[in-house]
Amino acid sequence: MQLTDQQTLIQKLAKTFAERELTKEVLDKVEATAEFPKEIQQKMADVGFYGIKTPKEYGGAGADTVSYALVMKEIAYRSAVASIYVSSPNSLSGGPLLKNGTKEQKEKYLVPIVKGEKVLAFALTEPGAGSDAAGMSTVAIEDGDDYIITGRKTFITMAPFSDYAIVFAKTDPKAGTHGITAFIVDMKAEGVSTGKAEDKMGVIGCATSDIVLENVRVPKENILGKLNHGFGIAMATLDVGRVGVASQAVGVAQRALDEAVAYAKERKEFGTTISHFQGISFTIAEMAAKVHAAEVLLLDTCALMDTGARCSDKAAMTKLLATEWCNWVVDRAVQIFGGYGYMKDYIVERLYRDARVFSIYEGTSEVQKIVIANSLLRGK
Ligand code: COS
Repeated sequence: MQLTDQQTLIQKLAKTFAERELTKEVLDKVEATAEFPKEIQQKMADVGFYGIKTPKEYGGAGADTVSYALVMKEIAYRSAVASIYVSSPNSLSGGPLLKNGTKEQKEKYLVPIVKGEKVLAFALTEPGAGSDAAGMSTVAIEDGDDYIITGRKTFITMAPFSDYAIVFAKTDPKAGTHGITAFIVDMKAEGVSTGKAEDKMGVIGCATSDIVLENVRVPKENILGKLNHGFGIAMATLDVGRVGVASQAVGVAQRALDEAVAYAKERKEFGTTISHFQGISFTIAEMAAKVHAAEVLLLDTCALMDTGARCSDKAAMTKLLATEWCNWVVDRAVQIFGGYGYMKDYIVERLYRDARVFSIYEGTSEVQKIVIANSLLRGK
């Protein structure tokens, strides 16, 4: 796909930024401390990465989904965890606000998250309802001008340091997907607490925890979109979220490929560089084909999204293939590095761990297949 001048410029900006800021020294410290530097978060916001698709009137860059994917890819190429900080304000938290928020809600919540002043989490998953998102048990009961929310959300990215969360709760438990509402909850409200930060395999440096809601009083003005329309909001949000994850996957896979190529040309075994062995060169050829195909698919889906068309099936296809291929590519990169690939001194070790969540979060590969099959076979 031919990029526009603006898309090319934004990609270049992201690449230069990532090379300059996301150095080995910084990233090693992130891994060791599980803390991501606040100053880099702020720089990412200041340069415009937190509001790539957000219109200028709300402090964003007013660019498109293709540009968003390119920034995500370039940041993830250096650091998957850094790209999570970029994705959240653009997709899971900023996306639903932009699409469904009132003007007041956008001014109050969207503008500060784009500026990097506030953090908003997206709280859908529960301990007993992951893939079956509509099977949630969190409830919101009407009480005068408020709703009272009780429940527990789990694996919520950024929850421990969020200022607000979009919480999905049942407002009409008998109505299934038509009885779920999205609420903007202040994380400092009485009755809100977070669990301990999870000890994760990868993407270390962006804390994930439970959010516990015990009789939390939320004013009706904090409903996002319409009452009982929350499920559609969650699903539409995830469409964009899923191309964001696919972008991370393309970035990480490209890095693994580049590392493998460089290593294969330099590492000697049996009297020659290992790039001369077909077992290695054919693997690298297949890695390259998958990375290229994933990127083409990603950009095509983003361009389709930019036309305003609903493309849940295409987003699901993109996430399914880009993330599964990424996992295969990083696995092969570790194999090419041999024993060194298993050691933390080599970046492919981190790429391998970081990539593993891509085919799980924002909908597992199996969920993507449900979405694709529903579209093809059930007209959904
Ligand atoms: N955009 C807008 N509306 C959507 C939508 C979308 N992308 N996807 C579904 N909807 C609407 C449907 O149109 C339907 O409305 P109607 O009944 O009025 O037609 C309603 O939502 C229910 O859709 P569906 O019947 O497909 O719901 P299901 O319960 O069958 O959904 C899956 C099943 C598995 C697709 C869904 O629960 C899902 O995506 N689960 C995974 C959740 C996830 O990704 N979690 C990750 C953690 S969050 S970071």
